[in-house]
Amino acid sequence: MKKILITGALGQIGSELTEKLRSTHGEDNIIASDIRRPENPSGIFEEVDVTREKEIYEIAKKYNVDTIIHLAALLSAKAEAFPKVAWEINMGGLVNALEAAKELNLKFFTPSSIGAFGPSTPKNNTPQDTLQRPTTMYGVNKVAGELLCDYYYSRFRVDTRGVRFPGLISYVTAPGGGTTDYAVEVYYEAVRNRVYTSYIAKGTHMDIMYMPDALDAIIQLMEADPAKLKHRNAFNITAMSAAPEHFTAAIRKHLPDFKMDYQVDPVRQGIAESWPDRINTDAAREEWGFEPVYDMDGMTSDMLEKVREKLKKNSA
Ligand code: NAD
Ligand code: AKB
Repeated sequence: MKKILITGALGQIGSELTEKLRSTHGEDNIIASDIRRPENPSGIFEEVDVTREKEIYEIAKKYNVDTIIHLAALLSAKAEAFPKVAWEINMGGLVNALEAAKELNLKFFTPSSIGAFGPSTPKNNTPQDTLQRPTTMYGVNKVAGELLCDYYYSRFRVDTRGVRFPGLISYVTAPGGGTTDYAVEVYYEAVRNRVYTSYIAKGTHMDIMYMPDALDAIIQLMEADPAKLKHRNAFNITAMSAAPEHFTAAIRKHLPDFKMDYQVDPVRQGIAESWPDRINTDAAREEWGFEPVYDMDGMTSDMLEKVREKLKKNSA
């Protein structure tokens, strides 16, 4: 992985991954792209709409990249609001990205999600290989995407790799319309107002992970010895399983007067309830050494500090 094209590079993951890879691989070796243009692009940026058949291919060819990291997508809550658009972006974009990788013989990474599981999947210690009958458009896209990546590997030998991310917590770029977004919003509201109204009900567990661990996981998997990979495209990974009250307890260690109240959104609550409580990560640990660093307390200390600095800077 020397020269990399990233799609959806302005999103929650892409904005941080682009900067991290630029610092390790060099500014000119990371080509950031998105459907919208940033206000002040730093480094190489190209406007690419992944649903347009040849755009990814043309930019990948122009810069002679050896890897595509495909992040452009619509997340679970937005996909539920706009299911047909979600199909076009999540599936149409993916097949265009895979075709570019096939034609140009590129390595390929794209994330799946805990959303690829459904209500009939075992909820606790969810195995790597298990029943996947999701009930959301996002989930349908993610299962189909996992299979499509497997197909491009087995049929065309495209070196496809991927993980099932849990909800990611970060402070650089706001999440783009997922079910787990509450777990980011809570830190901003804790710092601003000492109170957060959660749209997810108390007691609802979902897997989560702090962004630095997610970025390390992408790089580690892309650099893993292919001979050791029994799976390829949908490794279960997570750092912890958490419900809203776990954030309250962790935040109160720093802000004792913080309060969480609840106004449950039936759509996002329904999505959350259809997902596992806690997935099993043995395959990722065994096949490429996945090992997250941050737990709830470590993540919460860092998030509160970084959110405080960010809000101070924005108001200066
Ligand atoms: P995001 O919503 O923050 O960013 C997605 C980006 O894609 C946005 O910048 C958007 O402008 C861009 N985009 C949308 N339509 C496009 C199009 N037609 N062409 C080009 N770009 C387009 O998403 P994210 O959180 O960074 O997620 C990236 C990937 O990781 C997605 O596949 C998502 O399903 C997966 N994932 C994310 C999480 C998470 O918690 N963030 C968890 C599991 C899986
Ligand atoms: C979402 O909530 O949609 C994402 C995800 C877990 O895929 N954060």
